[in-house]
Amino acid sequence: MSFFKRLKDKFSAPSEEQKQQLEELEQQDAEQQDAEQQGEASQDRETETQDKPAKKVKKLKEADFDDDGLISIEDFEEIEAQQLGAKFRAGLEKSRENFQAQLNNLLARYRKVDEEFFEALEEMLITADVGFNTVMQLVEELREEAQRRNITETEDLREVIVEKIVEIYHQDDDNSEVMNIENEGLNVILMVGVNGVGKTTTIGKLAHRYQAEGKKVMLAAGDTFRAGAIEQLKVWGERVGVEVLSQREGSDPAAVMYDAINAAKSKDVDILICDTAGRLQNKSNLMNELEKVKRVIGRAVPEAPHEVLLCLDATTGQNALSQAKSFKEVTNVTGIVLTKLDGTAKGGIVLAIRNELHIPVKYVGLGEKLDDLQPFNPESYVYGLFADMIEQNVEEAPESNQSEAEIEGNSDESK
Ligand SMILES: Nc1nc2c(ncn2[C@@H]2O[C@H](COP(=O)(O)OP(=O)(O)O)[C@@H](O)[C@H]2O)c(=O)[nH]1
Ligand SMILES: [Mg+2]
Repeated sequence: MSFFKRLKDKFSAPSEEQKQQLEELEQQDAEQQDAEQQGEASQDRETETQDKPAKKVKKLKEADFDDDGLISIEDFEEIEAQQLGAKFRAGLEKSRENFQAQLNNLLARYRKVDEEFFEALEEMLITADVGFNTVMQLVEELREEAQRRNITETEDLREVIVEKIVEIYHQDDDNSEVMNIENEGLNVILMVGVNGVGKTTTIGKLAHRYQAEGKKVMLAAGDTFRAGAIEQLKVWGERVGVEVLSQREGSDPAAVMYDAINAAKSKDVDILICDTAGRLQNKSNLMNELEKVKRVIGRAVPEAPHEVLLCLDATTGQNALSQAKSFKEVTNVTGIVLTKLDGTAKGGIVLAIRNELHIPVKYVGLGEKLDDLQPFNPESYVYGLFADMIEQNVEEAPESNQSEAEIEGNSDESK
């Protein structure tokens, strides 16, 4: 199967039939839950609501095993992938318009595969923030591939280019996109990054995600420096429905963490997410502060922090890269959250970060809504970057099988 067809089959919007199946199942599930709730009315309300999402996923699986449900696990996973595809497609709209137009232009302008074409391709990718070294590597591999397969028309490289982007992301892969979260005991996530990159917003979205997975989440307001930062985190806490531990503005962040960890331990919290102040202007101050915070956390929970996530703003391009380098010097960053990908037409920054920093991108921010934080995955990313081109090319190819006339409408509805 061609690469484009595989991506299309995986991420393209669900058919009407599939959507109807899912709706029916959800309704069944809700009815069952209602019945159950009436039966156990005396149970503690608070824990009940927190457990719900986890139960729901389990029930979907049970329904399948009982053979009385309408949907199989495979179908469910398929629909999940399609929803993910729709998310990336929507979030990367600006980048996609840019990338597709540029690539189409290039392929129209240079019809023959030659050095001139490769140079123009290099230029285009560098302009899209892919990063110099990454571009050099990518285009070198394309040259070799073209030679090996004797490709002379640039049009025949269209699919190869997109495929290479995924490959270049996957190399030296060790599945590092996965979060280091244990099922037992307290997990601590430390969020770092300069002001305005989206730390607090990301904490709110992350809390929402984990809560939906059935985890008990607590937040620690460790940005005691910036005016209004504590209040902002509290607002997120209320929106999501999780407790926020805070002290007064100006207090020692390490003391906030210390209290928060004790509270989290005594309340059987699964995941404590800690906000911090991002004063990169004063590097030694920041370093001392982060060191102290980490020491306090590590003393209270030996393996903590389980993750130190660095937030970077995708719209700041190469500047984000240099921020990452600075933070790498002051603390051990375990993963990147690349925010505001929806706000840039230069979505190539993901590749630069991956390839030049060797820190995995764990999440991407695709908008300002609660569910706009998505785990990063190179395939859904390139689907988002080239979706229309992929759909179009697969439709034109003779092996296409099913009719997808409703694609346009579906991608909007499945939010
Ligand atoms: N469009 C978009 N805006 C975002 C995203 N993440 C954060 N923001 C916005 O970025 C601004 C700064 O976010 P904030 O969380 O306060 O940054 P902090 O200073 O690092 O804590 C806010 O207006 C957020 O709504 C994203 O993924 N997409
Ligand atoms: Mg903040």
